[in-house]
Amino acid sequence: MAGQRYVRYILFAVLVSLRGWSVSYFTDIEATQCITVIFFVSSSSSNGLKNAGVDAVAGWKGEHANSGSGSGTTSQSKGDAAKRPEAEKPLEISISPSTPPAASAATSKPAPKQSDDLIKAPGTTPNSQNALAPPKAAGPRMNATFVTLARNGDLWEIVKSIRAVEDRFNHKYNYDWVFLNDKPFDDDFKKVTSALVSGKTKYGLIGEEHWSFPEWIDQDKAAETRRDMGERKIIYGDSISYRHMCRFESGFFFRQPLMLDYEWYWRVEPSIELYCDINYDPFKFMADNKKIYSFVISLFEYSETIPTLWNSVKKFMKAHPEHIAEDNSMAWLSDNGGKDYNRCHFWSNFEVGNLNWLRSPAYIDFFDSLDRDGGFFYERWGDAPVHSIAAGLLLQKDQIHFFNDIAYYHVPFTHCPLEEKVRLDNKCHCDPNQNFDWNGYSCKILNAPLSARLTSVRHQEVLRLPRHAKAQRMGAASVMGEADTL
Ligand SMILES: Nc1nc2c(ncn2[C@@H]2O[C@H](COP(=O)(O)OP(=O)(O)O)[C@@H](O)[C@H]2O)c(=O)[nH]1
Ligand SMILES: [Mg+2]
Repeated sequence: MAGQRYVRYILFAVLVSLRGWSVSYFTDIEATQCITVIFFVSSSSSNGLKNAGVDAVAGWKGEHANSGSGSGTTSQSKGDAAKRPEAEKPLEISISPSTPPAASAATSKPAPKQSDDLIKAPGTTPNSQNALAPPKAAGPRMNATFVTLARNGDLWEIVKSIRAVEDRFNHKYNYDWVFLNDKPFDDDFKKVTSALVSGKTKYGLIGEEHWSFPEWIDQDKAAETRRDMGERKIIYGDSISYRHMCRFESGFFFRQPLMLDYEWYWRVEPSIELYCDINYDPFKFMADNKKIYSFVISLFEYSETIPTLWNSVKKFMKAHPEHIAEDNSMAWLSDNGGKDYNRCHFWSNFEVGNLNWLRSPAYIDFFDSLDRDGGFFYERWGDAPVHSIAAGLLLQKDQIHFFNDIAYYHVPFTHCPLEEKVRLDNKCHCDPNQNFDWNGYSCKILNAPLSARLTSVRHQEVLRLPRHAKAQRMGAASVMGEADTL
């Protein structure tokens, strides 16, 4: 180390004195370049002496060649070059006195002109406009928005979902995104999310009346439920905020002032994944095909969270027969003509739906009736069975759509299209073996094509279930129609 330092001092001293008397042999710039090169060589560790020096020069040269503005500095260039993998390094490593480094260009000399070679380089040839796809999707947009309920602490998980939605769909459509929170969103959340969304972003603070216990709730009874469900280790059983969340998603998100501007919504939760390109507009598809509600995954609800939900539903049906659709999906919700609920529901962390339906008297009467019965707090009713039962009873069967081609993940389940052509055409990156439709816990198992059902290990497991359980599963699924409907 001491020897190296000694050599470095000598070289430096010699060059400084050389610069003093060498006017006739070196220009100022040439001397400065030499000093710079020697400094890099001599200040590098003994292992990398030679390479570091060459890299420094190469990087300096490359940076300069690319930088018409002269804004780079030699020290930045060196750092970049040292990090750059071998294949990306500029090929040229000699120093040309006619191309001063950027730092020196800050003196009186004008920036050099681009050489003819550079202008003729293939990368600079203008693209023919005719050969390019249009930059944005053509056609009309629907009056629609994405909507996300989130906490500030969800930022780094919701950004993953936003990237997925933007990359797979919205970069071509630029729909807005409404974020809702029971606390004010902080600047960081707003800054990062609005940088990622291609449409407008809006941030709403939920009023206390939509995120609190209604006055008819008996607090002692609600607290006792939480204690008991916590003890029984029921998922989110002891949580107050989860209950407010479920009630809000069931009855209030579509009535927030920011949502009143829109007719269609697409719900997005943190940490989801989209596995295929969506090369059409699902909002427009819904409108054109007279659909009102949609899903990608359906499954069985935990019975411990909804012991009396179906009783409440039956009470509502009796009180409001005028709201029950004629061609409804009761056969999908119940295996015994409406006596019991089979617990099938659409997984509501993904939804594309019509807000006017949720704001209609039919849905509002349904929600108010359930809310009065108190099961959001005395049990732990989820917004998924609430939305699903409403869709199943208040809508006609053909107003509910299954988006088979929207490949989706929310922990722990995946929907991945079974048809290879769909996956290849839409650049999907999901494993069809992970498709939840084949799982015995899915309410959609009979929607899978026969070939997939016969070869699916998971389906074989269902087939081996005890007769009664199998009948229940098959009964639940047997009302499902073609692959794109219930
Ligand atoms: N603002 C707010 N959002 C919440 C709260 N709890 C849950 N959420 C949001 O509600 C949605 C559902 O919550 P999540 O934790 O994903 O529940 P899970 O999918 O059922 O496990 C997500 O979009 C969460 O970000 C809360 O206390 N406040
Ligand atoms: Mg979630």
